[in-house]
This record gives sequence, structure tokens and C-alpha cells, in this order.
Amino acid sequence: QEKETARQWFEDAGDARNENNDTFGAYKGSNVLVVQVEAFMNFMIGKEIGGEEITPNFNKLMQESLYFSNYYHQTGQGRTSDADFSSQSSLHPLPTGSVFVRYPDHSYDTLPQILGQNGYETGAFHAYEGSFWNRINMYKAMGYNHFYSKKDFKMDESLGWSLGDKSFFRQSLGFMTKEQPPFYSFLITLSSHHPYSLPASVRQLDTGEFKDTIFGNYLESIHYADAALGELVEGMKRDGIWDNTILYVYGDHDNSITDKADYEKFLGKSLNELDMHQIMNQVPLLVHLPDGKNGGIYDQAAGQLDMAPSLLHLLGIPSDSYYMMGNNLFASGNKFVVLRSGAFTDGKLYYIPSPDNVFENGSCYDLSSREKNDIEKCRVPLEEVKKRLQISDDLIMTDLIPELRNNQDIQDR
Ligand code: GP9
Repeated sequence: QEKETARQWFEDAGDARNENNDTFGAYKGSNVLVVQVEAFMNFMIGKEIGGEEITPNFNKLMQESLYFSNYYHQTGQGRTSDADFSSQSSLHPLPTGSVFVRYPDHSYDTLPQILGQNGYETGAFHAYEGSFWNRINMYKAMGYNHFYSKKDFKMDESLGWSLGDKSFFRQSLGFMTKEQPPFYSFLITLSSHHPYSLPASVRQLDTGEFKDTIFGNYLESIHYADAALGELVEGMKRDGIWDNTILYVYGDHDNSITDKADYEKFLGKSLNELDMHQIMNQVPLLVHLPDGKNGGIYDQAAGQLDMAPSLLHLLGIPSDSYYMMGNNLFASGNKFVVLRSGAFTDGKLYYIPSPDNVFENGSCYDLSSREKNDIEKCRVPLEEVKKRLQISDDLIMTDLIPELRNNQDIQDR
């Protein structure tokens, strides 16, 4: 019965994702460069401090890119590894622990594997110990041709935990442009990692009243990561790959700074439960297409699970036969985004679970008025939330994908 429920769910979701519109296959054969930025949150995009932009390079890039202003991280305890797993496999992370550590030997339909089967050279890049989050084993299982870890980089810019993002991008570009195109490259940054204590020599932002607080240091780190992103774009242009590469940049998770007073001071307004929940769960997503088309602000609800099916859509590879749970950002239809905590939004409603996980004790908001709704409005969609999380957990923990695929093949014969 559980398997039949899962099979049926994936069949329906696959149909909903498939849409043969203008963007399907519009960038077939392009390189794809994905950057997952450490602790990169959405609340300071486009914002200034003392008249200076926090993320000037990202803001500039937005003018010729698709910027998703309601993109959610869907991570759990596995933090950076969860963001990676959910984005690449379009499944939810686990309620406890990290899939990378607990089930690296189970089967998933991952973006590097699928692109590898479609003629792409695939590489993961992260200038830290290869064993952290069990990446070395997981990346092999995910089908990457290469994993460039700390040992492959020259430590010519030491910052925080490891190599600075500027040098990391410069050296990563050097590695990937030696490959035969098309390539799929996944870069994970690190310089904006907690506790955000960059040396004075690279601090470029005057954070005023936040100076020497963790919140101020966070803004400084993001300002540095943004400068590195600007250099990456310049490097891509210099190396002649800007016009044939899809650039997909997103944040992995929140910054662990939970004091509401910091955000209220920074944003200059008082914040309610809904505001704070969105601040802590939204990360930016920017997609730059090779021809610079379709730029603008997209405010539909979206999340990390949407990355794999959406990139496959742009490349003209249908995703309906894959066991993926995310939406296609480029298809029409309702978008439903489920967070690991059991929170959800469909762009109209927003449910925040209570710590005791009793439905009635949670909050059901109307996003247009930003006021609390009758809780009952969230009851039915919450059943779908539970169903999705359960299907995802079963798939991961009992290694269900090969079995479902086998049964499907038998039925199709
Ligand atoms: C380390 C980095 C940090 O390799 O990815 O992971 P996090 O602590 O943010 O989960």
C-alpha cells in the first residue's frame, strides 16, 4: 500500500512538472554552474547599511537574471549537506541526521548522475576536508566525475575555516574550464560560515551600530562572499563561458542568529512571528540564463527541492521518470513548498507548526493580509505535507527507488 501511494504520487508529480513551453530545452547543451553560498539569507538582498549595499554584485546581477524572492531552504539537522542533497536529488532531508552520513549507499536520482548520462562532465568543488559531511563517499555515489576538495586547492588566501571564496572561485574556474564542455559544476562556498570572524584586512563594510557584534560580522562576511561572486562573474566572462553557461546561485540555510532585535534594528521595523519565520527560512535564488533573457523578480513560492527538475527543464531533459518531489520553476500550476519542520506555503497560506507539533497549536497565516487565518484553512494542505515527508523518508531509508523503478518497468512492458 505504501509503495502504491508513493508510485501514484510520483506519477502525478511528474506529469505536473512536465511542460513543453518556451523554456523547455531553450538552453540545451549549455554548461551549468551552481553556487551554493554558505549561510546566504534573503533578508539583506537589495538592502543597505550606512548607504552601502550589502550585496552590490548580487543586486547588479539581478537586473539581468531571474530572482526568486520567495525561495525557501528546506534543510534539517544536516544543514549544508541537506541543502546539497535536496537541491541535487529533489527529495526532503531526513527528520534527524544527514542523508550524506546515514544513507550514502542508497539510490537517488541526482542531477550530476542524470547530466553525466547526458554527456556532461560533472564536478563538485569545496575547499575543505573531503571527509566532512561524508562528501567523499556521497559524491562518488551521486555520480560526480570529479570532487575537488581542500587537497586540490592552493591555500593562497586563508580565511576562516579554509580557503577564501575569491581564490576558491578563481581556482575552481581554472579546473572546470579545462574540462571538455558541456560541464556541470557545483561549487560550495565557505567564507561566510559561522562565527563570521573575518580578518580586518578583508572587512570592507562599515556596519555602524552593528560593528563587532555577530550580526555585524555576518553582514561583513556576506559582503565579502558577494565580492567573490562578482569576481566569479568577471572570471566567467574573461574565460569565455558567460554566454553558454546557466549560473544558478542560492543560499544553503540560515545564519543561526535568532535574536529578533537584530533583524528589527537592521530592517527598521517591528517583526511578527510570520516575518521572523520567513526571514529564517528564505534564501535567495538567482538564475542567470546564457542569453540574459527572462530577467525579473519571480515571487512564486519555491524551494531547494525545485533545483534539479528546473535545470533539467531548461536543458530539455524531461524529469517525469525520476523520483523527484520538487516543482519545476518554469512550469505553470500551483506551487506547494514543504519545509522539513512541517511548515508549508503555497504562496497564499503559510503554516508555522508549534514546538509541540499539535496542529491546532500552530499558526495558519494568510499571506496577502499577513494576518492569522482560521487554523482549519491549513488542515487539508497539512495532510499533503505529512504525506510528502513520509514518502521522502520511506524512499531514502528503505532504498525504495530501485524497487519502484523495477515495478514500473515491469508494468510498462
Ligand atoms: C563544511 C561546510 C559547513 O564543509 O559545508 O557545513 P555546515 O556546518 O554549514 O553544515
